[in-house]
Amino acid sequence: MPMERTLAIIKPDAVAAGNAGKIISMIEQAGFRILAMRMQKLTRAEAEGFYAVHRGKGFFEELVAFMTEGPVVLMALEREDAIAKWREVMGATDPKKAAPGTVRALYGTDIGRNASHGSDAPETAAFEVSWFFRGSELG
Ligand code: FUP
Repeated sequence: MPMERTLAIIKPDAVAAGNAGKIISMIEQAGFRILAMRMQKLTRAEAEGFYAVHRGKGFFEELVAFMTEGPVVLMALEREDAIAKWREVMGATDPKKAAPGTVRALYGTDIGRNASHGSDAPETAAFEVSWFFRGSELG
């Protein structure tokens, strides 16, 4: 398996509930190297651009409102098979369908407020990491 990078976001619900540390711990336990990490409140433009692929969908406005309601933790992660592995640690998009013990099962509420984000393919991972981090920040 080649080394791979992915973007992880601890979403505003999980940060506000005080679960960021536990999620970062799960990431470290799962063998990821945290290349870069930053906590910030996303601007509307940052959230809209990040989720541009979902523009026009029924849930887009709600998604942008949620992602800008409070600070998030942004992380660039690296390990073998990082994209699939982080999605496995997160669990299914809908916390009600997420496997027990996953981030979304433990800390998510519903499909909109689901505690975390992870890139879904190499192309989106490259876009998403570069949306939030400069190359010089990635070591
Ligand atoms: P994921 O790749 O698991 O983050 O899921 P998607 O890219 O399909 O969706 C991105 C985000 O849009 C989800 F995390 C939550 C939100 N969403 C909804 O609110 N309703 C939906 O029906 C689908 C997605």
